[in-house]
Amino acid sequence: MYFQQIASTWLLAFASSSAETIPWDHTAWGERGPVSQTLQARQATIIVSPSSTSTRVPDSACTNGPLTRSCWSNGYNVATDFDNKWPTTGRTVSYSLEITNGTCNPDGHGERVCLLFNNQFPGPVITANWGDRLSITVKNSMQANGTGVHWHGIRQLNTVTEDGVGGITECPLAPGDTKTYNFQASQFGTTWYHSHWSSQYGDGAFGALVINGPASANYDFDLGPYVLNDFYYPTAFQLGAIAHQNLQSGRPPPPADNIIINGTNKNAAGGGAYGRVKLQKGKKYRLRLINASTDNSIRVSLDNHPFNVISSDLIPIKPYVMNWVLLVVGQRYDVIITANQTADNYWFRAEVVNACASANNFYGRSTFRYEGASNSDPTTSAATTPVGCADESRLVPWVPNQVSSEQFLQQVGNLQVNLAREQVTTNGQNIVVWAVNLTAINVDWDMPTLEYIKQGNTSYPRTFNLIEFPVENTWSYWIIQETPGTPVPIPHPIHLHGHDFYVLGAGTGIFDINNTPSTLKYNNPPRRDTAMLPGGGWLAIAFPMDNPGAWLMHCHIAWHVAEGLAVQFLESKSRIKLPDAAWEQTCSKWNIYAKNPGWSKSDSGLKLVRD
Ligand SMILES: *[C@@H]1O[C@H](CO)[C@@H](O)[C@H](O)[C@H]1NC(C)=O
Ligand SMILES: *[C@@H]1O[C@H](CO)[C@@H](O)[C@H](O)[C@H]1NC(C)=O
Ligand SMILES: *[C@@H]1O[C@H](CO)[C@@H](O)[C@H](O)[C@H]1NC(C)=O
Ligand SMILES: *[C@@H]1O[C@H](CO)[C@@H](O)[C@H](O)[C@H]1NC(C)=O
Ligand SMILES: *[C@@H]1O[C@H](CO)[C@@H](O)[C@H](O)[C@H]1NC(C)=O
Ligand SMILES: *[C@@H]1O[C@H](CO)[C@@H](O)[C@H](O)[C@H]1NC(C)=O
Ligand SMILES: *[C@@H]1O[C@H](CO)[C@@H](O)[C@H](O)[C@H]1NC(C)=O
Ligand SMILES: [Cu+2]
Repeated sequence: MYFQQIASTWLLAFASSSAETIPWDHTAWGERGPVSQTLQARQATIIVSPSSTSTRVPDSACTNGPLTRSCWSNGYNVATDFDNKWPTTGRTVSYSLEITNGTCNPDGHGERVCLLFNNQFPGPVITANWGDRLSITVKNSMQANGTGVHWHGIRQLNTVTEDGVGGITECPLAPGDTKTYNFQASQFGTTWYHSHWSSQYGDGAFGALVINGPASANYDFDLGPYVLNDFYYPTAFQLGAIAHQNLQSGRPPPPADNIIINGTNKNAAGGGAYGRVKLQKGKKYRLRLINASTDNSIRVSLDNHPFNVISSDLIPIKPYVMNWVLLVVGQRYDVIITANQTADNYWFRAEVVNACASANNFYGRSTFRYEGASNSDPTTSAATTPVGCADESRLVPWVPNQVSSEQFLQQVGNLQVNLAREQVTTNGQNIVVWAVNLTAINVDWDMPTLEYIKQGNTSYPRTFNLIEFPVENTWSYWIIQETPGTPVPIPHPIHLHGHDFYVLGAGTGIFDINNTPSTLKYNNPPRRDTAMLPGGGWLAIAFPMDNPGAWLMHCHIAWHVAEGLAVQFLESKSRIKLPDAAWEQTCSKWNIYAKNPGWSKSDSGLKLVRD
């Protein structure tokens, strides 16, 4: 079996010599862009002071409308601390998603095999209101794969069984099986759902999830989600195998072939079609940007129309203006554009960010057309493009929160990210993997973590990369550190399930435990569910341990999580809501199917196949 943990003595020996023993072609990665540009500290330094012009009236009753977007209903508004309080509407919004093995051709390059929800690329938009329950029935109609759907960024407070991670929170759905996911939307804003099973989302199994709620700035119309994703002509399973081969010889994964914007774009040879968004002069529009990439970080802009950024992931922020917004995989920004230019056509641009070690053979374009403008492509030019791969640094949450610094030094944990070698027991070969603290995660689809909890079995395999929190209701702090001297100092977008986290800081080089803690930002730091670990550097995060469950934290680059870059946090074990009979049914059906599936699991199980 792959990912077999080898003797720790060997690992220790390896740890000290990894830089020498792992082949790495720096030139090849360098071609993807000046990685050194990413070596810049990006700790937020803004001190929050309440804005005298804001419409913020905590929890007063007011109605949401074009001029009162901060309001919601019944005393809930944008200033509500949604960690502690959210509406319960009593309404359940139901959807059915059927995942099939079909074809797609979003850019006119040609039909290819795609794994699609309801035969759409991207999948259907799921919409609910803040406080609604969602009831989403997923049917696996593929012949030859399991599946499971993750609702990215949804807190899943006390509902860990609905998180959709095969091998951790559920058994995968066997072909023919269905599962109804049921959870409450305790937050509001823009997010997405995707298959979390192997590399399926790279083949199209993703879609937008919009939770209507208040906002930190006013607008007239909601244009809805705008999903951006990198696109490859081979399938994700084929690419995963190539990415794995490349990793063995120290080369980067293959570049993407295109960037698709809300399901469409032209291709490098000219076929396909640009998407079109219509604008009315004088109106303000909300646009919900979602990065559903497999590997590419994307920077987006609309010519002549600066973005007023109002939220990052599911967190409303103090609005600020930017010409370009960088979206790393999994991130979302909601922006408002003001249609106050000459009635004309304008390019929307989505550029791959080489500084994030991303590469693509083409670029994303769509057009925004004012009412009355001609029926032709735009001739507008772009605002100056920024450099680097740092996350947006001006993210000030609307609801200010303080992270306690008192326990930092006692509680902080260190997670080292690096390549490692592991032994494949089937043939005794050593392979290169992405590891956290020298172990690449490898989940067990037949025996998910929650089954261990239910059985009271604490003999978790080492390769579960399971970290149990001994205490509850206190802060958890983590330094995610790229191992000094790593042969691959590239940025990784780190995503946590079951929580938002606070980004206390990030920087280059080694986190200095003697001096850096006092420089971290504890007063209303940026808060989100996906943040960039700088290449060769560190990322310091904190979150309150207030949600019982087993929560995955992983790199959102599909190839990297498939190669093992993940851990799971086991939190408040005694209070986890245990799996019920329906959950066990999924496992029974899976275990029958898995006896003779016609393939063998060859990756971490979280994203991608490894041959
Ligand atoms: C999709 O169909 C192709 C062609 O029939 C088949 O080879 C492949 O295994 C199928 N994939 C899944 C996930 O069912
Ligand atoms: C899933 O389906 C793809 C083809 O669509 C196949 O290559 C792969 O082996 C299947 N199984 C797993 C575990 O990935
Ligand atoms: C993107 O596509 C979805 C689904 O068709 C649609 O609801 C949404 O309005 C589109 N976004 C924009 C900005 O046009
Ligand atoms: C999405 O994230 C990936 C990986 O971080 C990045 O390369 C890409 O540029 C992002 N896309 C957008 C549209 O921001
Ligand atoms: C258009 O709106 C933007 C954003 O509100 C503003 O910064 C800019 O000054 C306006 N331009 C004109 C020509 O009114
Ligand atoms: C990970 O490894 C680092 C460095 O050896 C160590 O300090 C840390 O405690 C380990 N973290 C966990 C959660 O085991
Ligand atoms: C606990 O799990 C381990 C690892 O899967 C297994 O070997 C062991 O038999 C289990 N123990 C019990 C009591 O079921
Ligand atoms: Cu990564």
